Amino acid sequence: MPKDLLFADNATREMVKRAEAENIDTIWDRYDAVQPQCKFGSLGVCCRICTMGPCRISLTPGKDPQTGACGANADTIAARNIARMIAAGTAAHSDHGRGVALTLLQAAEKPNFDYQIKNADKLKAIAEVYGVKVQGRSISDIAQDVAKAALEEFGRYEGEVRIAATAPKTRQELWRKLRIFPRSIDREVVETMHRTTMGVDADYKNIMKQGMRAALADGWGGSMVATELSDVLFGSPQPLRSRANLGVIEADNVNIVVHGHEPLLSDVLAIMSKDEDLIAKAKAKGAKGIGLAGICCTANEILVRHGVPLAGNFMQQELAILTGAIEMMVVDVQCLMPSIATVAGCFHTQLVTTSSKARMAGVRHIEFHETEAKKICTEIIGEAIENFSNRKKERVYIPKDTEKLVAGFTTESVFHHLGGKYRSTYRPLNDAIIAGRLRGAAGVVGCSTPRIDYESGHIKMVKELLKNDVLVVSTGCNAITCAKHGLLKPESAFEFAGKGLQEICRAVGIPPVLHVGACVDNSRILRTLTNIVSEGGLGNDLSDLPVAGAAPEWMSEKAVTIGFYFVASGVYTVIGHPLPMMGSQNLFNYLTRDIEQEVGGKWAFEPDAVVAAHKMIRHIDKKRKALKLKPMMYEQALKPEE
Ligand code: NFS
Ligand code: SF4
Repeated sequence: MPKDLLFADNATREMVKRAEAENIDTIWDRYDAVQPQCKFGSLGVCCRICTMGPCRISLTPGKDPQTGACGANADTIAARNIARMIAAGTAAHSDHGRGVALTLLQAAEKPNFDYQIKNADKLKAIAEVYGVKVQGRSISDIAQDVAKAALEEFGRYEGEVRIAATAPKTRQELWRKLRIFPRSIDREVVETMHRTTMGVDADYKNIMKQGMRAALADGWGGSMVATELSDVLFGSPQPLRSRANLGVIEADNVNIVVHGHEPLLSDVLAIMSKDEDLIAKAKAKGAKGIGLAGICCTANEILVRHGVPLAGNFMQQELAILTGAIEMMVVDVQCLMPSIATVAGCFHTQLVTTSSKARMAGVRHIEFHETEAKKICTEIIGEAIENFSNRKKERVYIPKDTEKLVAGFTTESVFHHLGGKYRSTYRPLNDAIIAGRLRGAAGVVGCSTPRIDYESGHIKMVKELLKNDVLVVSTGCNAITCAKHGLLKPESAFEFAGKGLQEICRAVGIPPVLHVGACVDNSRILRTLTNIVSEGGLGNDLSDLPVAGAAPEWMSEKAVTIGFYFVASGVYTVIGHPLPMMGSQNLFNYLTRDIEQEVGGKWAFEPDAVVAAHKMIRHIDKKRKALKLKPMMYEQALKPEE
């Protein structure tokens, strides 16, 4: 593909050209180099869980082999592979949640700790979920009990994940009836790995049930713990203004880019980068100041709490270094391409790993410990300042592109905004849907991928939804894409939204796409949907709501997990590239059709983002009809037939 035809994003286009000119490979080059990809793997019918294999199922129907050496057929193999992806995704989000809970516990126990409890109201709200006594007790006592209760979610030996009881009652009963109510987070990951090892669960539906239970242990467990306790520890996000794209990097600053997922280190860095002494040191080296920007979900975490600008999303991690203006890239965990070490090696950029869980051979490692957060961050910033003089001015190339954005919405602040100042309630939102001013809502989330024209899936889908009066909520790399393309500005409603959605945005002063945080913050979407159900008038369960979910450019195992917890929560979920299981017709029929009768949600795979948006809109209309809602107020953009 000629690269100048790709990319709606000018900054990315420019930087990919620069990489070519400099003879530095990027994700797009390496993706080309791994073509053609193995069909068996793509279709999910390769099994290598024991050494009688690897076994591959013939892709020609009726032709041998139709089973692996042990007799496992395509259904079993594909289901096992998917379940293992879910377990990995749950593990990633939940380990992040555990880290936050452990830090909260220390913050509660140690008076001079580097982290303090910033949101006591939220702490008390979670205390209620866990049955922790609040009255007459100190914040630190409450926080200790809450942190311990949250930590028990990971390893209790009986009972259920307690925070999942914040789901609507009908949903909980359904999960119990289907035996997919998660029991404890680690247990569901372990049981999924057990069931999918050689010679255990062979029934594809039964395997997928466990997959859903593990996924629910993420969305309504590990991720929810991560979000809720982060709000307690770092403060709840509030709507704020910032900017996005590589142009946020300023040539005269000492520049530090944070990349990864966990807020523990980056939150302290965000605070310390404003430290007068450190700024003075940077100035003494001839810099204007200290510039901090983020990549991936770490970026989202400190954007929504500190307004730190977004340098870019997953696909731009190498491109940030290619600007030649980055003194240091600090990474924690997840979505880190090992290639950043190679790219950093071509510039003066110091790459620093900080988690014992995510190191790179030959890369400088400054291990992060919460007990010494400020000290370590001072060291990191100090090294970045020292590195400023090593920058080669002639190699600096920063694209100009940036966009303004408003981010930082939460279950509570949507509540506040849509409820207006005097009525903190979801009523106006529900009423807007009931009256046909708003068609419904869609969660558009997830990664970006070299498989398609960069960001085209996200942008086309989101714009099509907005045009049809669907309010979009966004997290992860989709949120960064929306930011870069101006969709997080309140005024973008007038350019892109249908008339009804425009009216809502004007009345409330919100953008038509609400950035609700990092990927773990998809739990905010679950909470918001629950609040909409309890507000009344739109059914009794999440599956009654006129809503849909999508990840048009997903690539990570975490996205599979997220998709499954939305489906298991009753949400119709569309992804671009299909799940790697298309080699099993039975599993395909189950996930895209029959599963709906059990859980109310189902999967759809649709690479064309506009068609995918129309599928979501049709689903929303189906739900509106079932709820006997009024017809939509204004003429709609959607054509009746695509
Ligand atoms: Ni989500 Fe966030 Fe981005 Fe995908 Fe990676 S950063 S956790 S996995 S690529 S959206
Ligand atoms: Fe082959 Fe069965 Fe072993 Fe899988 S478990 S590698 S299908 S023999």
